[in-house]
Amino acid sequence: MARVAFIVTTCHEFEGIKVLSATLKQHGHTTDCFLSTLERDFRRTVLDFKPDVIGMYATTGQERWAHDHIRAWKKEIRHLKVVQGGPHPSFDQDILLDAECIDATTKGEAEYAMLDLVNAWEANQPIGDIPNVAVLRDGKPFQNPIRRVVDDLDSLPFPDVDIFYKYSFLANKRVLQVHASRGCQNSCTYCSVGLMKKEWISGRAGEKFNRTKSVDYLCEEMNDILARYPKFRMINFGDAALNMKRGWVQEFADKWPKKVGLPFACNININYLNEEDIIALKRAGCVSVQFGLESGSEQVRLKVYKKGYTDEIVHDIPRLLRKHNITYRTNNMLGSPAETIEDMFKTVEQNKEIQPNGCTVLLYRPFKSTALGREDFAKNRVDIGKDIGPSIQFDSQMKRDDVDQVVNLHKLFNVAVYMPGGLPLVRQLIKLPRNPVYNWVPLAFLWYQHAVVSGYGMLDDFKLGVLNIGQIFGKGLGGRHMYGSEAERKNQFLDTIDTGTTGAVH
Ligand code: B12
Ligand code: SF4
Repeated sequence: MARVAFIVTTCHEFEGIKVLSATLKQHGHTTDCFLSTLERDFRRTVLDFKPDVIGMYATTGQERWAHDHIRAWKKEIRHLKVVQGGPHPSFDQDILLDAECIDATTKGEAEYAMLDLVNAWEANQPIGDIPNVAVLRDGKPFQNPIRRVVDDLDSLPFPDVDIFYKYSFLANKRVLQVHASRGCQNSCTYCSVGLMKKEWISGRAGEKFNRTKSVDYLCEEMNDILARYPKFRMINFGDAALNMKRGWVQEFADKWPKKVGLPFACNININYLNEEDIIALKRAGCVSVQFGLESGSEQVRLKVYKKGYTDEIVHDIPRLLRKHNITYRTNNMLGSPAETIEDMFKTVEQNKEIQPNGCTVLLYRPFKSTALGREDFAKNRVDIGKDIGPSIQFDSQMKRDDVDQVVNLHKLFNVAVYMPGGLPLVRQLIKLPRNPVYNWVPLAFLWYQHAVVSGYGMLDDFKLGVLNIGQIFGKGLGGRHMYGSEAERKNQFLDTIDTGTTGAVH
């Protein structure tokens, strides 16, 4: 049977990789996962595993981080094959043109695509017709149609957490990362989910993109993990929203406290949340929730981002959460072409009004896998030559005259929201040239808020921040994100932020 090594550069436990690994193991293959940030000699460790296949996950900006390693591995292991999956190659297969590194990509959910691929490579059979897989044909990327998604998430094996928790750093955290569903009720225009709903399903009758695990399956999955890794004290659900399916939260509230009983944090979709759900979440053990506010301008939120919720909802839900003693954090996004600086200050003001326990603030990035991003590229609004690194934490790629003010506001956002007198001060400070001092401000807030609000603990959160700092700052503060041959020569200091919650996208 084949030996498959997953490689990851962000210090995080990836749900997709856990399920792919479990599926491969279920069919007799040997798998492991290697985190570049947690290995002393990453290249050697992967080589020592003697992989036949390397699998890598990539969001846009991360598709080339391992190229130099791959070249070195391929010199040593002649038959080595490399497959890339995840959001980036699902929407853009040009990475296949780097044919000396990447042999195939997959589109969409890939449990059975990857299994077919590994089986075919092992048996020396052609891979060109495997559904979901893309390969080079006549020198051009060719994407095969995709198969039906796995309708019943309970039919999948439990995610293989062992490949991540072999790292004591991840196993000894207080917070266990878990997913209860796939999909999302919304189709926000700045997020890939809208296009995933169209392109990640085959369109066969009855197929659904939004699916949940049954509550019983989820509780069993938890207890299976907790029996082996008993140190976790809290759960963080990484799903787009835990309240995805009507009625699910109520059943969850009945069963979770008895069967698992750990407190948890989760993302919620405030459009579909009522007081009854909030009471059920509380009863289940929810201590903290997170939701996407994104813009304080209702016009931008509704008309451009298509988030679907009004100012009224933005005010009502926090009031109810406070009433039922659940802390809440907002996710905010600055700098899309739809917003003026004044709109961005409305986001500051709305946060001041609803007083979240923490604000995550990200810079808008135009992904080609989003409706808004595609429009930006088509309308030439993107500074394509500008290298902003893999993250959405450091710089903006948008062509706009006030881009420095936008980036400064991103850094000082929390000062404007939380410091008495901060707002007028920040209005002045953003006019100054960009400078490294500002860069540290969001990190300090992020550290405090994640650690305290998400229950991570200051030390765990600090360690995660240090491991992932490179991609946050790109070239700022001396941190670097380097891919390809440059990375070979210089010190790599990689990774995208993951300080414990999934605040990145909603
Ligand atoms: C939870 C989450 C996070 C978590 C966990 C990271 C992760 N990527 O899993 C955290 C908070 C760390 C995070 C961080 C970031 N995220 Co995020 N995140 C998500 C979210 C909400 C769910 C992902 C998930 O677990 N889904 C469930 C699992 C089962 O599905 P999956 O991961 O897609 O895996 C399946 C397939 O992709 C494929 N697959 C996955 N891995 C592999 C590997 C191989 C070898 C193969 C063949 C196939 C394959 O098979 C899997 C099983 O079916 C998605 C939105 C979404 N609905 O997808 C955004 C999303 C993936 N994130 C996004 C972004 C932008 C980021 C950040 C860059 C933000 C930042 N901080 O700067 C970072 C990047 C970190 C990273 N290295 O991925 C974007 C990516 C857009 C793009 N086109 O690249 C998404 C799509 C949301 C959006 N805004 O559009 N994120
Ligand atoms: S941003 Fe969040 S709420 Fe909007 S579509 Fe994406 S995952 Fe769903």
